[in-house]
Amino acid sequence: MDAVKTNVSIIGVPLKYGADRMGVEMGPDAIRSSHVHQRLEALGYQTQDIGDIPVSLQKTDTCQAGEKLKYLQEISSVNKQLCHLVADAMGQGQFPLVLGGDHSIAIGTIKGVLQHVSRLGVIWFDAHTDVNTAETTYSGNIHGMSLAVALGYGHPDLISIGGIDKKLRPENVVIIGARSIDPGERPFLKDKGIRVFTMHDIDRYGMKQVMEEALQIVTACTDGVHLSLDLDVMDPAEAPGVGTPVNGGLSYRESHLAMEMLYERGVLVSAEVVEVNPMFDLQNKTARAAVELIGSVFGERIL
Ligand code: B3U
Ligand code: MN
Ligand code: MN
Repeated sequence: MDAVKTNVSIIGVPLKYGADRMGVEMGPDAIRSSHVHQRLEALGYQTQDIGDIPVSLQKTDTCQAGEKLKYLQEISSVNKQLCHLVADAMGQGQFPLVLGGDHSIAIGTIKGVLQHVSRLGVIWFDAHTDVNTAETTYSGNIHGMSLAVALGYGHPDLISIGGIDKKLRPENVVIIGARSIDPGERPFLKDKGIRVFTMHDIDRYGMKQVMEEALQIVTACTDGVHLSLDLDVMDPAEAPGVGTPVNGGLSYRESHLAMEMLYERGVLVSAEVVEVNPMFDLQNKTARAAVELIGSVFGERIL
């Protein structure tokens, strides 16, 4: 399957409400300023930047301490728009490359892709597993719930985006790089049978073997694969510009090997790069790493 298409549609989503932390809304522009466009064009892709989805600056709903789904209204409205834009791009034969913003935007991206590829595999790189629900979350931050929503678990306003029947199957999903899993997420992952390759697995078996197994799982019964890349999967020494850094993450080389192996397999239909937060970044290091990883995802090679 030749899944990586020659036309790439870049969609910016400057959303911060899912993380309830300032700075991540500047992620799309930081990635653009690090020349994502030029990088893709140099590789022979035609790119079209459709700009940013408007996000209201005024919080339209309240957010009180202890609230279980903070900024639900604004987050669901942005994700609805994103779902349409991603589905439209794919309908025009383009490869959607979504730039976040916080990881709650995976809801809109994945729901949009599911309109075209119902048997979708997802490879989710993250220090966290993002399978909280209102019942398990400590923070109330929806960016910690987006994978659960894409699997069909969560608030009705979120799981209904793009159609309630459009959802991922747990056996087609893998998470790579996890090292911070909440107590309430553990039984969810186990009950649904979601394969998680933790940092322990990467230390023990190496990224090559982990990726071979992961690719086997996400391609076994699917017609295409979505990449969800949360930059906090990388070690904070390599990628300090994220809202919730966790020590002991992927090295720069491990991250690149993973992206290169993903490209080689030729199964990707869509991708999103999230959680780049320029407010915590050092000399644009994280945004630059994001663009370099995007280069590898689209076929850049050392030689
Ligand atoms: N699991 C925690 C922390 C977290 C999830 N995703 C990020 N942080 N970036 C939560 O808030 O749900
Ligand atoms: Mn995440
Ligand atoms: Mn994360």
